Amino acid sequence: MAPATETFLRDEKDLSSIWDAYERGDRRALARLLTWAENPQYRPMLYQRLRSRTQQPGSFVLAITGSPGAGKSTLIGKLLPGIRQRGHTVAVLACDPRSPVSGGALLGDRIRMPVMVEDQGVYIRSLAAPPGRQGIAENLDIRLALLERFGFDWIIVETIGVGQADVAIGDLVDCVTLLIPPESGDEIQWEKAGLLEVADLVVVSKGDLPGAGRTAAQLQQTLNLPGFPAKPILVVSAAKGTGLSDLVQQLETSPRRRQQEESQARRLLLLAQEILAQRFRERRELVAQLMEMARQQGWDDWQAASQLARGLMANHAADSP
Ligand SMILES: Nc1nc2c(ncn2[C@@H]2O[C@H](COP(=O)(O)OP(=O)(O)OP(=O)(O)O)[C@@H](O)[C@H]2O)c(=O)[nH]1
Ligand SMILES: [Mg+2]
Repeated sequence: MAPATETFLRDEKDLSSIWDAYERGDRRALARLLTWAENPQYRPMLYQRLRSRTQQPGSFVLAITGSPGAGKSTLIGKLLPGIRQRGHTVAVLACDPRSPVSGGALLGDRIRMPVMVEDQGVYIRSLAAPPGRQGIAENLDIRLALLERFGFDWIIVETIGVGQADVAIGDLVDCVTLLIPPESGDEIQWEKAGLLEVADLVVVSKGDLPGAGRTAAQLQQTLNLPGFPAKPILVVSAAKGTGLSDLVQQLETSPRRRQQEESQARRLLLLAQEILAQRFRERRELVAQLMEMARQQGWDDWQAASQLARGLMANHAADSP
């Protein structure tokens, strides 16, 4: 990751020269833009320059999600050669959950995805997920857009499958693949149910371990319940290399979520929520005024929240071009 001093732009001219380098395919410029995307002040400028994103040929954006240690990084590392053999370039974003379970994924991911450092068709970047947004790294949307415009054919996001935020990832990508390692328990845990719903494809990872077949059968049963749309279940072993080409093939033919209008609208809703949350953090005095007004007027919580939303949006509108 770039040193902290690099996260500050001097001025618009600075951005212009980096942007030109990025447009020429300079990876260092790409890295700097990905870092700048962390700063809410720069995001409107970046979005502005990315305006023509929909006219691009477009990447296939894949989320690989699953609980800590499910085997995500290992699997991605094993998928990369197959994707490259098919002639595609690929970028990987690993959202580091700083998991105490795995001891922090940054170093681990480097080790498990050591592939082809010299290969210009592969780009790997680890991102810190800020506290509060559990698995999904904030600003993922803009980062995906930057990678897409850079021209990668595939973009893979590794993200730990927890919480609401990760369910929202479905609106930012084309396909969500959920990894479930063989379980010793009798039932698929309930916390996974939400992710099962959002997943387009379910992979029983570590297929070489005992119990993989049983877990696949249980999943089959769960996914056959009314209310769950049918979805493919694959058993894959990254360690043994089995099931990998089936998986790539399945992914290549998977329907692209981002092409659906509904998904595009929900993606914008995520951005709108981010704008509101950012205003909330930045305009404490406005929030305090609205809280005071709510007390004086005796508003119920719904009314107070509506006024808060209205106030923050009006404040946003007043500042926007
Ligand atoms: N037996 C077996 N072990 C595997 C396989 N794939 C991964 N593992 C092991 O499972 C552990 C976790 O693998 P990772 O790839 O780091 O899992 P992860 O989901 O990326 O973990 P986090 O990023 O920490 O959430 C490691 O010890 C791997 O060696 C597999 O196919 N078979
Ligand atoms: Mg990992």
